[in-house]
Amino acid sequence: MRTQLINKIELDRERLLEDLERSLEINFAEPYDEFVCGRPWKSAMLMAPGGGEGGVLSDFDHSKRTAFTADGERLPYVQEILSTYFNLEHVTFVRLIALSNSVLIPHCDYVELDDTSKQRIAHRVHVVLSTAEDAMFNESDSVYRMKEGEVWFIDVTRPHSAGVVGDTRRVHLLIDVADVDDIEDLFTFTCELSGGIPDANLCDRPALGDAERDGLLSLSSIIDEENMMQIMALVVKKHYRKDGGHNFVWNTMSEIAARSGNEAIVKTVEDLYRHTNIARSESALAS
Ligand code: YCP
Ligand code: CO
Repeated sequence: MRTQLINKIELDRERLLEDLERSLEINFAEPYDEFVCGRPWKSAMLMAPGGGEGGVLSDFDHSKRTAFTADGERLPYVQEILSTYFNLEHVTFVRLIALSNSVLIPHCDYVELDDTSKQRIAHRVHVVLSTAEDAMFNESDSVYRMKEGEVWFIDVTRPHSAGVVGDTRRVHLLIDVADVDDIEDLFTFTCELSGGIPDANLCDRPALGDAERDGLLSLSSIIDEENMMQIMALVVKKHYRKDGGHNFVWNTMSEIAARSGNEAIVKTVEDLYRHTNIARSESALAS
């Protein structure tokens, strides 16, 4: 399913704030740290097959019915949102994701498999619980915001990243749902599919100036294995605020690496690109 707005749901702010407060007590997993430039991408499993805890989707016994985990049970209003707006029989996983002061490397994701039926976990849905101006997403060359209460499909097989360039604690529900013949069956509300990223959600980014581009490329004179992820963070953050053109992040990182004249850095950047983009989309195609 391509990335698009599905609809907007009504959130009870007071009850939501209580759950967001409770969520601070959850012991979040911090997976995928090789994608993260900044503070960790925090994930807590709220629903999973058998109601078990755990971080990685493939760890679960898919023959078991999806149920709330102990962390899910701690958030009564989030449970109510899920059972009010989703047909839970089609839901495989629900995770609560918190991000702050951090950007992810633009990457493609595996579409992970359901072990028993060998069917793809067909669709990934985001529900925005808490966000602000400094929280953005990127897909291909676009940068956009999902707003509070919005429900989206995200196409994780396309290059994408998420970023919170300030202190906001951005909290989303990330919901994996099985394939169904009629996507309306996934929800209790009517889908008003936007067909793509709506203009109202796209971020207006001024063109990157020449001086800024030169400044970024001149990081070639200091890049080394130890600061490479910090340089990546600068480039990704710039991408969220300025339009640097097609494939800006990876083109810029490759150019910085090439200008450094350091073969080890060139290889590290290439390997990182391969690991986060090529290997992942090939494996999704193979599966
Ligand atoms: C995502 N993909 O795009 C996740 C975040 C890295 C893998 C962590 O939501
Ligand atoms: Co991803």
